[in-house]
Amino acid sequence: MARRSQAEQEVLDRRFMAAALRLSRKNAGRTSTNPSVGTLIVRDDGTGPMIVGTGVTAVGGRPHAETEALAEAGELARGATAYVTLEPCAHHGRTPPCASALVNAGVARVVGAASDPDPRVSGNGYAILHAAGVEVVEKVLVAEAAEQMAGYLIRSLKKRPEVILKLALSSDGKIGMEGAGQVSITGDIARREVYLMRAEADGVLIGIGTALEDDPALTVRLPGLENRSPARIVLDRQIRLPETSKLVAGVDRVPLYVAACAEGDPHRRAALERAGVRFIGTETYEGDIALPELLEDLAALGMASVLVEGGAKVAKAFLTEGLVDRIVLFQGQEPIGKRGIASPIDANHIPAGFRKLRDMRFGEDSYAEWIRP
Ligand code: AOF
Ligand code: ZN
Repeated sequence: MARRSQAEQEVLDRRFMAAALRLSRKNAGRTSTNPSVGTLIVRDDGTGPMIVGTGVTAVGGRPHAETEALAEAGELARGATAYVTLEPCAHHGRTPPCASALVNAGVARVVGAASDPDPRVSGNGYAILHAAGVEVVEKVLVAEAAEQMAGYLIRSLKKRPEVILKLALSSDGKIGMEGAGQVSITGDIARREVYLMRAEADGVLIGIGTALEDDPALTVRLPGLENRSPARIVLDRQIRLPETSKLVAGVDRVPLYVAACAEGDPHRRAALERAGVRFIGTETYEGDIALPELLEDLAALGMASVLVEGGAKVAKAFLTEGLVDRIVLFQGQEPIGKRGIASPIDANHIPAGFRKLRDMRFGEDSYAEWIRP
């Protein structure tokens, strides 16, 4: 292998880890309850580094990324470096642990990003590698990996999904207009970005106010990604959702959960259940749905990330309870005016503890994203 200074090697390691992280996004949202992990097998025979194997956690969560990358590399894995976005697993599932598979394939060096909080792994994966004499470098681009795998990490550690609050604001900071139905705030390009966000989430959640006002379908409408719509969840204390809504109409293709309180009308509930709607029994406090318990239930259903799409009251409730992990704001060019519904937050009033991750533009619209460590 070519001799490199430590600084050169670190630059190279970061570059390949960045590539492994990009690769891992391929199956994001389709591996639940497993995270979508990326693996690159890279060898250097003196002429420069060469990728000889690539793998992403398969749709459904198995096989793991390492299995696929090692299969592609074959004998070329011997003496190579493996870049893994998550600590390789140490437990026996349907296949032997990935850490052992890396050892058996003769991998000489493993570069990892995030550690795996799964109690069956949690340090054991790296320990297997160390014990076999494999060189291990941990925490390369760990912040980027944690951001990308936030859903998996939060669900593992907090037993609830990652909550992503998404709001679309007009130029004067409004998110809609009372009684006006769905108001167009952002353009087509931003709308497509929202579809992509839905495709990568396990659930998309709204309040009954928005469901009645907008009659949204909350699906992914992008060519090739039509079957990537996540489960829809409506907070509907009193069970007011009509059977004629677009949400109910799509129930055969995409699950719809209604979170209602015990005192909701049993006849309405029975009618919706007949239509295929699933109910999540929720606790209440002071008449409102208890959000922490609801999130626990969603995590138990396997959801690692939930996109909260409105309206103002729901957004405020999640923010007030400190249950938001990520904030995404789109802002359009046109004002809505005095009759508009004010957004609970705007780019200049982000709650303490969040740090800005990125600023972008989608067509005419601006976009900004913040996360909480
Ligand atoms: C890896 N590579 O690509 C992924 C890992 O049910 P199982 O057997 O698939 O195990 C699930 C656990 O595997 C999950 O909680 C996490 O610890 C790990 N995910 N590990 O080595 C991968 N996706
Ligand atoms: Zn594994």
